[in-house]
Amino acid sequence: MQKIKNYINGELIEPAAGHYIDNYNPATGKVYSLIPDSDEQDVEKAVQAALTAFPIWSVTPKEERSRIMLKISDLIEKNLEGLAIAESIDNGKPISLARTVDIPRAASNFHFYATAILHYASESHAMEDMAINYTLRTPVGIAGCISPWNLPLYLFTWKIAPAIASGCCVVAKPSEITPMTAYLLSELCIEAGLPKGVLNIVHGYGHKVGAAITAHPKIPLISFTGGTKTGAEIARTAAPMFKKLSLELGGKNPNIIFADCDFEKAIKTTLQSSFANQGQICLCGSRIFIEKPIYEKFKKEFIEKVKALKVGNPADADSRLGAVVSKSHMEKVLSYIDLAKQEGGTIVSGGFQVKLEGEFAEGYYIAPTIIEGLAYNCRTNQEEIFGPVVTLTPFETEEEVLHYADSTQYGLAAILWTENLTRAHRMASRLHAGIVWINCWLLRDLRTPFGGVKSSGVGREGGFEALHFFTEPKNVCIKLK
Ligand code: TXE
Repeated sequence: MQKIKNYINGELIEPAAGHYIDNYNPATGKVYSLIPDSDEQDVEKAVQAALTAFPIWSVTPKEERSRIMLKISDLIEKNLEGLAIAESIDNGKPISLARTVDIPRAASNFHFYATAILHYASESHAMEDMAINYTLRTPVGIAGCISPWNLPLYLFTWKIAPAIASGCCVVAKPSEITPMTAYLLSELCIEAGLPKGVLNIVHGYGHKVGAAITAHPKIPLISFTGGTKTGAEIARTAAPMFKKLSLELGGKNPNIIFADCDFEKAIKTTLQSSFANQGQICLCGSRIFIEKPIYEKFKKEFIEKVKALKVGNPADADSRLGAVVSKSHMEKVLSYIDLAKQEGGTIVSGGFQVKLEGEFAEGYYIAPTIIEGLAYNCRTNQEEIFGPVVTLTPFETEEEVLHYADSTQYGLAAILWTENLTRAHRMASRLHAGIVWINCWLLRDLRTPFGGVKSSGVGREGGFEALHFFTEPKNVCIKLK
């Protein structure tokens, strides 16, 4: 069986204690590879490698850093098909999604930051003819990057690329549930000639490897994407050590559909924003609010289209939903469907585990599920389910829907469907969210600030925001007279 290895000091090595964790294929429910069950010893080795590399990497000309990163980006593109297959097997997502979204975006992350760093400049503040201030920005040091399982290589590289472009060296941990493409990336980094120690990847559990990274005194900065509870735990450890923190956490995003929307576009995109990646994207719009005049029409057509979505083997080109990521996650999602029933909801589509045939009989499949008849403030409508489950709720006024939309502890993204320009701007400015998509969803320009408010996180990724995060500003003031 294939054994994944840690990538430390430029080499692929076994975990110090020699222990491994089973890695499951969610499509079949079978173990298909082994992941290092690393511990503090491995994190320590990675930190030492990063500390040794840092004095050189941090002063390596940005053109040279850029050149190596462009090579990594090219190699990801060159290996797109193999990486897409690996991502689909490891995560359960449809191959079509891995091929068109996950892997191309991973290549773009490297490409984007390889070129962004060349244009990154700093501020200067003149005090008339008395003095000039200028801001130096130097890499912070060793960055700890911890990423989740839903968009494995996409989110892993979204952290690593700006970190190494900035001149930081990295100790990174991908999710233990989806480690494969991070492992394949380490092979590509070696091929691209990334100097040893610049990027170190330590595989293993969050409570061991993740916690050791978070608590390590030589790691002054943590970039994390994952669950809100884990984010709070990381913040508790990091705060007394005054570490820089970027936390991208959960979401429970509203998808608000006004009667004056472009109906066809709203339905088509809502299928995506509800069920892409089996609903396991923190940006999915899981609470659909529909203005009363079109509620019944929307519901009818939406149900028809959702029932036609094929749940199947992720490797089949026509599967629109694959498997959810793990058995325990499937059980969690199904338990929310039960909760919705207890809370008085009516399941109008799906609501059950899908049993496939043959080798897929033990896979983790859930039918895309639509629930209506729930109060906006019940648990089903307040807690992050992170699966193929959406609720439908009618509304009458803007005030009312704003109240519903902002009622959760989260504030990551919001989606709006209306052809009324002034309403669109008015609502966008009033919604309490880090990102608002109007008449679209997941349309991403990598230059824009990305992140949430409230329990959805702290800080912003994307564009120069990320380069700010991985560098420390120092103001220098020169008196002129
Ligand atoms: O995330 P975790 P899980 C949400 C979603 C999901 C829930 C839990 O609701 O059901 O979070 O998912 C590492 N110190 N999202 O359990 O545990 C862990 O190993 C340091 C939303 O997978 O937060 C992994 O690498 N690190 C989200 C990473 O943290 C720790 C995407 C994320 O895992 C750690 C995924 C610790 N104590 C889940 N414990 C989004 N916003 O996109 C775990 N980790």
